[in-house]
Amino acid sequence: MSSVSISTVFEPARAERDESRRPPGAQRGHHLRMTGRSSSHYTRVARMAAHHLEVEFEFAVVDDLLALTPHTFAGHPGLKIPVLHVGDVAIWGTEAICGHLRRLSGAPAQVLVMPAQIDDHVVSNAQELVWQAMQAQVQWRLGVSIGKLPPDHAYFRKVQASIEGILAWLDARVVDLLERLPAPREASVFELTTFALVDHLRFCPTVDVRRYAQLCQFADRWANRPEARLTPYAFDRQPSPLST
Ligand SMILES: N[C@@H](CCC(=O)N[C@@H](CS)C(=O)NCC(=O)O)C(=O)O
Repeated sequence: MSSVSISTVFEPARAERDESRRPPGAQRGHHLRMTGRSSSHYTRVARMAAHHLEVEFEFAVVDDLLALTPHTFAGHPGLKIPVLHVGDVAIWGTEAICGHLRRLSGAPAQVLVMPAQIDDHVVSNAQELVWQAMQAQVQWRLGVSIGKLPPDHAYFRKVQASIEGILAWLDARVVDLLERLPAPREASVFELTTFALVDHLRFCPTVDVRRYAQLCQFADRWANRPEARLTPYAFDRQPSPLST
């Protein structure tokens, strides 16, 4: 039995297409399917990237995050989302998916700056911390919210301390970090992931993100962008305790 619902919400490219951004025919002939959940911050990064890059895709929802078969996760052997299918080819990992989408879109590098383009160790450190906090949020959600393990266990106290430490570090530097990113640019994976992390902490409050004023201001600004407005966090179908 498949737990991937091909409810196939078709997510068209943004209406205000700027044809100068990509060569005519980019993406032509490729059928794209993104498998994930609307409540998943990694999935949101990939969906925002696709919308920003004006790449059309079909969105397939995974129903059971605790399933133990790759089949449930669109063939991902590590049982993770998101997965991007380009025809029969599967791409795993949010960063790789963003890079693949950018190549498919034909957009130049400054439309979506990838971590590999960053030549600044402070920004690279910041990106590493954002990925780490996103994974810590998954650990907490799977362990405490879903697995009902005790939040005061030493393991989860460390997970929480790690998220708080990262948020404090980022909060003290986010203004500087944005200036250090390559310019001009339209967007970057660093900004997409930082926004998705902060907004996810509002949606599923593992820690009180309101304590981090600079990060909240950054997230408030990003929340107005079309790719953010098109991908709000939500629990797909019936609210499920299995959502992260
Ligand atoms: N390194 C992966 C991590 C993806 C990830 O952890 N996704 C979460 C959903 S937000 C997930 O699949 N959780 C289920 C699990 O960890 O078992 C990526 O970059 O895509």
